[in-house]
Amino acid sequence: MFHTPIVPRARKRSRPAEASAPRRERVKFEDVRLYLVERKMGRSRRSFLTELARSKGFIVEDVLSDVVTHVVSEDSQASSLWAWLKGGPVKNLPVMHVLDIDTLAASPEATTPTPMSTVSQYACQRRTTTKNNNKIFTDAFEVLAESHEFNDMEGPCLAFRRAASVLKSLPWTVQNLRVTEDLPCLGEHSMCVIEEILQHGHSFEVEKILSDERYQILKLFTSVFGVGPKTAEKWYRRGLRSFSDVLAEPDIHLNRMQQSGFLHYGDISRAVSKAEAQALGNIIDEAVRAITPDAILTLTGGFRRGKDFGHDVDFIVTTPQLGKEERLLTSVIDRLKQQGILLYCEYQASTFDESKLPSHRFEAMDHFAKCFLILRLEDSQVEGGLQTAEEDRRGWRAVRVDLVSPPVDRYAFTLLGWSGSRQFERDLRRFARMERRMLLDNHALYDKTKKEFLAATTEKDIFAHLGLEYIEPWQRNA
Ligand code: DCT
Ligand code: MG
Repeated sequence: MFHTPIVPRARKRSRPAEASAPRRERVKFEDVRLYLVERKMGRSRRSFLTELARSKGFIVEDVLSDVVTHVVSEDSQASSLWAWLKGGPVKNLPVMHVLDIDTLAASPEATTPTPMSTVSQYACQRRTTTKNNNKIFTDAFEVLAESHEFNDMEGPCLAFRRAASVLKSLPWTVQNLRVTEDLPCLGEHSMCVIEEILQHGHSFEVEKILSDERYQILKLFTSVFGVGPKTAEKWYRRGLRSFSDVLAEPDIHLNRMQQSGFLHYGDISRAVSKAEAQALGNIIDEAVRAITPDAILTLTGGFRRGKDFGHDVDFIVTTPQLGKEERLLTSVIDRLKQQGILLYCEYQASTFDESKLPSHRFEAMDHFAKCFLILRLEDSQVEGGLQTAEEDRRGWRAVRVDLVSPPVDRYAFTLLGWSGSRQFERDLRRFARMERRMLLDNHALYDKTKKEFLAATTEKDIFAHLGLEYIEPWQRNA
């Protein structure tokens, strides 16, 4: 339902002269043409909503034709609506968005291209949910970014990641090149890719990369836990083309992480579900609490942003008493080992030194104690069961888990830094540096002008110091 029914009474009776469009000066959204489906909505409600939409500056078409860009319906099932539309009088249905009435009603502006100048070049000034309306474009950009990463071309790689991130934030789907002209971070190359996809449904350049052997092999190698682009490239240059090539090569020394990566490959390359993340949360919670009853445990990373699936599960653990966190992680690790569920553990002790802040290079990775784990998760521990293949009857799976343990006075910075997304983090730091002359990382926020650290106990404090509107975790999927 529209939240602000502000239609003046006099205008409620429809005037024939304005049947299909509001007066010229009232049109706010030139590119959008709505059609309201009477089925289920009813005639009087349809005419009320039509008037309301027009009063808000939308063009509403009386008949369904190929000028329509958005179909609004009471029917929340897009698939059944499509079926109904296909059975209707328009034989060649135009490219349209099917909108549930509540979507339009909850936020009329959200259905339409927002004024372009309002899209910031910084991800931390955009709200990006997990709903990606431009997946067809962002998937292509991510392939291009990755391919440049494999060629060690950091600049273009970052440019494509930024372009993808801008498109992810849009509450509408890009349907023509014109609407992208005023968007930030879309260079000539990105525009060409968008144009290709709009014209042909896919990008030839991206198809070519996807069918390229080197890209395929590097993608395969980097999918192993502990194998980055550098190692993958080294193996490729040695002529290795498959996992069995790598494993059979006598001169290749796999480190412990890579050995576990191969050992548990099938499990840890499969996405972790929310229910599995929840089950792991219970296991870690139990372990942490057995050691320090008042410990603080927080789910972070992609699952905190509301993602349904992730490649791992990230947690922050600390204690309300400063310094007491120091031995927490090693005790948790010991306990998991005793329980027989620790399949792999790399522990990094804290190298955090307050007196050395701010470090010259405010790195992405922090100096807090942390561990990268692979845990054994039993089917019985997961509500609704494990995500396993049909033929898999083991009754357990291996899952990647990361734990980080900052001192409690650094909790807010760590939470903000580990919640992601990576692009959101990059842009927070870039924004701080470029727009505020401040240095932000997972440890602290430093004001270079005032030459002082800015304290924070919550994420909101940090956003406030930066003069940024608060962005909820589920809006940080940049
Ligand atoms: N992070 C970062 N820079 C990096 C790596 C990580 O800022 N180079 C932050 C952002 C996300 C968080 O740490 C956890 O990292 P991942 O688990 O890799 O990301 P994720 O968003 O949780 O993704 P996934 O759902 O796939 O685990
Ligand atoms: Mg994660």
